[in-house]
Parts: sequence; C-alpha cells; structure tokens
Amino acid sequence: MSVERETFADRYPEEAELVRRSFLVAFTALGLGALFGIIQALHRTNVLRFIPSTDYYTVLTAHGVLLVIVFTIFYLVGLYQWAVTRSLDRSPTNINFTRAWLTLMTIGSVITGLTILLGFVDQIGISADVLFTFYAPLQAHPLFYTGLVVFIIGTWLAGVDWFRTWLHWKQDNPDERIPLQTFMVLTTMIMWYVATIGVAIAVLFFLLPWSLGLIETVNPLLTRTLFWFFGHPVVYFWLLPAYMLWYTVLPKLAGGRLFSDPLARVVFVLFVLLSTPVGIHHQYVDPGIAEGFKFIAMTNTMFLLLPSLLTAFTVVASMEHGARQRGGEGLFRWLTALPWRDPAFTGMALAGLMFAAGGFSGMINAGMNINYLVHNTIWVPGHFHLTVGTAVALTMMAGTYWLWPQLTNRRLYSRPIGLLQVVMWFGGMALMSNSMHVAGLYGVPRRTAEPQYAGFDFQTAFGSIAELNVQLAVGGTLLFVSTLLFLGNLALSLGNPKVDGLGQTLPEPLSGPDDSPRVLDNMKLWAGIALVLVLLAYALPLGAIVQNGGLFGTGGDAYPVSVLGRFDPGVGLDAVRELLGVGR
Ligand code: HEM
Ligand SMILES: [Cu+2]
Repeated sequence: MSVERETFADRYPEEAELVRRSFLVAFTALGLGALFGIIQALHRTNVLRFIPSTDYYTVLTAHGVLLVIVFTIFYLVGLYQWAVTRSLDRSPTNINFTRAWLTLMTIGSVITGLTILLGFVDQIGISADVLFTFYAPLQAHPLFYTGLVVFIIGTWLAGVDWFRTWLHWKQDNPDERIPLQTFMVLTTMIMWYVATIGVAIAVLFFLLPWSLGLIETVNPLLTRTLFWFFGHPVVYFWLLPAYMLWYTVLPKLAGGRLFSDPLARVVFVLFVLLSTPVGIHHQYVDPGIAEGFKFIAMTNTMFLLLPSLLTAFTVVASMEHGARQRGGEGLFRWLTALPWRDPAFTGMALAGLMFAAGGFSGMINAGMNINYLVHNTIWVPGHFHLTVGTAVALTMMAGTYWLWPQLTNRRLYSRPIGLLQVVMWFGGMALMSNSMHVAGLYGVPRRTAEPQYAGFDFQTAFGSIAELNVQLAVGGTLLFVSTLLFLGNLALSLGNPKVDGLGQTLPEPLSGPDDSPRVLDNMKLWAGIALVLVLLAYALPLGAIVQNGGLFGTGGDAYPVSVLGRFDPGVGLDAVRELLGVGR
C-alpha cells in the first residue's frame, strides 16, 4: 500500500481505537439526547404526552447535559487526539496515560448521567434535575457534582497529554512552526484551562460541599457568576472543533486548500483572549451586579464577532478557491461547482450557513437592553440550536462521514443516506429554531412543560401559537429522524468489509505557517494575557458579590415560605417615609 493511501488506522491503530472509543461515547449521548429532545418538543407543544409534567426537568437536564457536555466534548477529545497525532505524526508520549484520561472522562459522565436518569425512579431518592447550568439554588445529589469533577479532571489530563506530546515533538523539531491542527488543539486547551477555573471553584468549594451538607448555604449570585465565567467560554469549546474541521478539512472537501494558515492562528488566539471576560452577558437581569460591569461584558462580547467574521471570510474564500480549482466560474456560479453530493461537504457548508443565522440572534442576546425582550424565553434555545445544535453538531456529524473510513478502514454504508441526513437536519432545524425564535418574541417561556398557561393568550402578529407549535413539533421530529439516520448509517458501516487505501491527506494552505509571525506560537504569552483580561473583567464584580452577599450567602431562608408570617408593614412604611423625606 502506498504511504499516500495509508489511513490513520493503518498508521496509528491504537490511537484510532481510542478515537473510535470517544466517538462511541459521543454518539451514544447524541442518540439519548435526541430521544429526550423529541420527548420534550412533543410534550411542551402538547402534541404527544406520555411523561408526567413533573418529569420534564429530568428530561430537560438529561437532554442538556448529554448533548452539550457529553456528546460535544467526547467528540472534541476524539477529534483532537486524531489531530495532534496526525499533525505531529507522532504517538502520545505514553498511550496508557491517554487511555487513563479517556477512562476518567467516561466514568465521570456515566456517574453524572446515571444520577440524572435515576430521577425517573422516585423510590431511589437520587436525582439531579438542575438543568445543564446546575447553579444554586437548584441542588443535585452529590454524585452529580462528583461525576462532573471526575469528568473535568479527565479533560485537564487530556490537555496535559497533548501539551506533553507537543513538547516532545518540539525537542525533535526545534525550528519548526507548530503544525496548524496542533496549534488549534493547544490554544483551545489554554482557553479551557482558564474557563474551567470558574466551574471548578463553584463545584468544589460550594456546590458539592453544600449538597453533601458540609456547608449550610451558598451565595447563589456567586455560584451563578462562577458558572457563567465558564458557561460562555464553554460555547467556544464546543465551537472550536467545528472550526478546526472548517479550516483544515472543509477546504480539502471543496477541492482546494485553506486560504490562510496565519489567519486561522489569529482566530484561535483571539478566542483564547476574548472568550472568558464576557460571561456576565448571561446575567444582564441578575440583581447584585452593577450595570457598569454588565456594560463592559457587553462591549467585550461584541469584540468576539471579529474572529467569527474572519472565519466566515477565510472559509468561504477557501471554498471558492476549491470551486475554481474544480472549474467553477462566474461571480456566484462557482457555487455550483462544489461537491454538493458529498454529505461531509454539504453538512459542513449547511452548518456554516446556520451559524451565520445563529450569529445574528446571538447579537440580539448580547445587547444589554434588547436582551430583556428575549431573556428566558424560548428564543434562547432557538438561538443555541443554531449554534451548538447545528453549527457544531451538524459539522461533527458531517466530519464523521469523512473521518470514519480512516478510523475503521471501512467505507461508509451509504452516502445518499448521509446526504439526506444532513439536509434533513438543516430543514428540521430551520423549522424548529424559527418557531422558537418567533414564539420567544411573543414571550413564550423556555424550560417549562406547560408553556401554554391556561387562560392566558399569547398575542401574535400573524399566524398563531398553535401554528408555531406544529412547526416546533415537525422540526423536532425531523431532527430526531435525522439523528437515527446518522447513527444507523454508522452502525451499518461497521458491517462493511475492511478495505485498503481509504487514506486521505490534507493539503497545505495557500499561505502557510511561515507567513505568520512567530509570536503567534508563544502559548505562554497568550495564556498570560488571557488571565490578565479575566482579572480585569472579574476581580471587581466578584469582589462586590462576596462583599455584599458573603462567600456562603446571607442565610438559608431567602425564600418567603409564607407571605403572612414574614410581612412587616412597618419596614415598608419606613421606606416610603424615607423616600418622601418625611419624618415620623
Ligand atoms: C433531536 C434533536 C433535538 C430536539 C428535538 C431538541 C429539542 C429541544 C427543545 C424543544 C428544547 C427546549 C425545551 C424547553 O426549554 O422547555 C431544547 C433545549 C435544549 N437543547 Fe435541544 N433539541 C435537539 C438537539 C439538540 C442538540 C444537538 C443540542 C446540542 C448539541 C441541544 C441542546 C439543547 C440545550 C442545551 C437545551 C437547553 C436545556 C435547558 O434549558 O436546560 N439540543 N431542545
Ligand atoms: Cu455567552
């Protein structure tokens, strides 16, 4: 077999096995998550109800956690393991270490997942209906947080593994630039280390001790803020593997080469710097954080448009280059020269298109004042089903169509089914997310089994809420069927015979790494600046939160259990007097 046609599985059989294993966990989570997705889509639209509404939060928590923690992150570690090994052309320094972190991550996910699912069985008394944002005052069983800790430690060790492999490579290649894919992996992990500081503190020092009963109360605003410190950058943790596929694989699928390697590096560095000091933009309506800090978060957020616009430019330019290599001509006619029958290409291209739409609704979310219009409405899930639910998830599925043969030496079972699958996802999501956005504008809430509020009318400009519900249900169903097609196609591929020569190489960029300034490869510098920016954005608000509410909150009875027992008319009267400036 010629080296050209050698697959990843031929060259690195053990690593390929580990990548397959992480994909297996990812796709199991995807299947389960999609099942819960369709259940809640049909339930909240009243189309089909077979769970009691009291179980809705168990379903919603499982849906969120399985999809945005387990599916995306297991796919990421599989993809990144492939990318580091491939681009450095080198095995991990110690593959048992690689096995160990993957095992840790798996154990953590199983513990967390089971803790959530046990919520369906009331008799056991274990549950974690805390949604994927899991901040106080919602409280889960300690096993939920324990699983999360184990999982996160696993991801940290994955980063250690990749940095270590890179450092060894560097000793052997002191003068070479970091290969692009490895560069992407390392920058993503720096961002991840910075981001997870927040969630690690929240879980280890507050939520876990609290659910174990070691401390009595927590400061909800503090744990919320620490969560969103992590909760925004985590969206880039989902997104960056998709970016890696767009930058390094999509141009090849289009028949060309990446337009600019230096630009890709700049984009990843920008995410390291800009992704963390923005989390407060999820807290515009939280009392207890000064407006000024919210404003700073908003400004920082708007800067994040830059790397995404750069990406749109580079990726489209690379596609156009590919199309012209294939004989495409004209101002727009080159579009027809692209390989639209290839599910890997079409899936990624459609995912990118949806990402643009998601970017627009994201701008609305980020605007401090206009956010009030959509906050906590179903608009918000409408937005992130375009971004993580399509730009990321669909790119990962499409990428798998290309990667799978190289990990298994087996051809894909059916390319036409793959094509149908990605188009169906696009269509289903167009319907579901459109209806969510519109319903959100009418004030339909998210995260509830009973959004209809009997006796209350939602006013619509045209059409009706019933119509939007049908859209949501049909869209959700298409998505579910699409997931089944994806999983079925992969499962059937395993029945194909092994063949030789399925290997694919990735072409060099038009403008290569040597055109980029060396300072871009200085990981320590970027990590340092990122930390300084985080301090600037967070030191003061966190200080104020702790000063006002205490590290562990102000007390255990924040919720009036009975209005009558508590209400002291004297206090209210005093306040009014003070306002009016009249003495007693
Ligand atoms: C089969 C496809 C899917 C369907 C039918 C579906 C449906 C839904 C619906 C209807 C909601 C809103 C529930 C509510 O607020 O009451 C929701 C929430 C959510 N979905 Fe999906 N979804 C699907 C796929 C995905 C994917 C691929 C992802 C991410 C990779 C995702 C991530 C989420 C998250 C994070 C939430 C919010 C959970 C929360 O509010 O705590 N979904 N989904
Ligand atoms: Cu955000």
